[in-house]
Amino acid sequence: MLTHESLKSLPSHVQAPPYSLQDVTPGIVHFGVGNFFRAHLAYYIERAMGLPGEQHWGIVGVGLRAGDRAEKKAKDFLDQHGLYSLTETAADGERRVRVIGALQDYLLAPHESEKVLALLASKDTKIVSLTITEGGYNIDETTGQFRVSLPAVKADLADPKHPKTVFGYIVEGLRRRREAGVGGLTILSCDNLRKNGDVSRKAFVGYARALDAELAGWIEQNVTFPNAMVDRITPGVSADVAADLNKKSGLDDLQPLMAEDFTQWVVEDKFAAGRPALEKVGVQFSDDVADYEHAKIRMLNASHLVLSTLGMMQGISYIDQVLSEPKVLQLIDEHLDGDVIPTLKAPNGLDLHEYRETILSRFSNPAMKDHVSRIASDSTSKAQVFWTETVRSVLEEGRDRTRVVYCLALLLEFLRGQREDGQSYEIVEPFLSEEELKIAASDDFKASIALPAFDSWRDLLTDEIKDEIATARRDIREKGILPSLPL
Ligand code: CS2
Repeated sequence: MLTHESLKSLPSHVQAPPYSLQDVTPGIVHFGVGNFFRAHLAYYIERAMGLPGEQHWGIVGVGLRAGDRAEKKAKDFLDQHGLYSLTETAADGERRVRVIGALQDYLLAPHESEKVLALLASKDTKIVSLTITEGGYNIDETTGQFRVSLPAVKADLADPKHPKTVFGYIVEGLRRRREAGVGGLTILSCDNLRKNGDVSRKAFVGYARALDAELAGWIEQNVTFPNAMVDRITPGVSADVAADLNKKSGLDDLQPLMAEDFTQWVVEDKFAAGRPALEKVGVQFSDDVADYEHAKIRMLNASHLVLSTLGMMQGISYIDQVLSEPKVLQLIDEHLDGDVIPTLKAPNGLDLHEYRETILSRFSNPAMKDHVSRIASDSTSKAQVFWTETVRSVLEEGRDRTRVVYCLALLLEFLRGQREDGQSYEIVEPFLSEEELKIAASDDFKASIALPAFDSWRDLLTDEIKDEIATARRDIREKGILPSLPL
């Protein structure tokens, strides 16, 4: 087990926290302590805390759900004093291991609700960061508004002092700050959304407005929501991968983690209550974040989603294996070149064709063993976030729509949960209701197009396009994945 004690005898190739753990005090509360957070935000904070005078940015993680898995994770973190190892792995197999100490504490909100609220209200908390997934912001894609009708949100609105949702917690924390005259803070989204800061503002101010218009006004004045582009491929860690990571690192870590060696974070410099010196550890501050976000989401995440659904339906486990099929590579190349890049504005100084090459070589990193099921989960929320502008531009501008039609057909076929060899796989769609899941799994094309996944472009689907999607679906099913690729 990793503990403060074990830091004294780390193998020589393992980097220890570059500061004294005793000096660290909490400055950040993070909701959604998943692997991506641990490999990205926590990694940057860790390095920033190695700078003189920056040790007041320790992170307290919050989990909103109890249950066996969450309890196990919480216990592991607490047993290890929040320590965990991150192995960064390059495509040529070169590894670099560090033990990260930035996660100071981990609270399971259902058991320690008051502690979470007190922390959110504390003057020492300057940033509340989020990785709550693309669908987690509860925004209605057709109206662009926060959905107050969601049962969990309704319950929090009815009993705001005993919240259960992330909106309820943070807004109650902000209410206490306002009451105590503590001042605002920064809500920092680290999710893959276009304009993730603006979306967060909509969500938290939308919730607050349904509760108390004055509080909503105070939040608008005192809380900032920087937009940010976040990027680092961070695979899931199975028991086998964990054992292998420990074997190679020589550590005995209960929660080891792996990520690619590439990492990027481009953020708007809008922090209401100060921030760590992130610019000194490789974070780019820019006013041009939206262009970076669009390029990343519409190129990397969008093609990742296509690859993952193709892999799931072919029974292929890892992204690099799916992409190693030349026809699949050709489809992704043609999709990026023909459909995405021409309808995208490049961020200052970024050559989108070079960017495409970097993305494809990152996807091909065999050391990642990035399972397709990680990326295909919550496909319906992701498709709306990652595909919308591309689908809309291609259809609105009357461009060749063959590949876009194919992607929409592929998504619907994927949702049936059947591999091309007839075996079934699990569909993980946390934001679909039972009824919607049934529709997704069915063959009923008319009904399936009514799924929320299609909200963002349904108005553009003429009868002709709907027929084309139906034909593409039939082709995928009858001919199989590779023969039906639109090349
Ligand atoms: C993936 C992302 O889950 C997904 O949809 O595309 O997690 C991807 O690995 C990261 O955004 C890379 O930065």
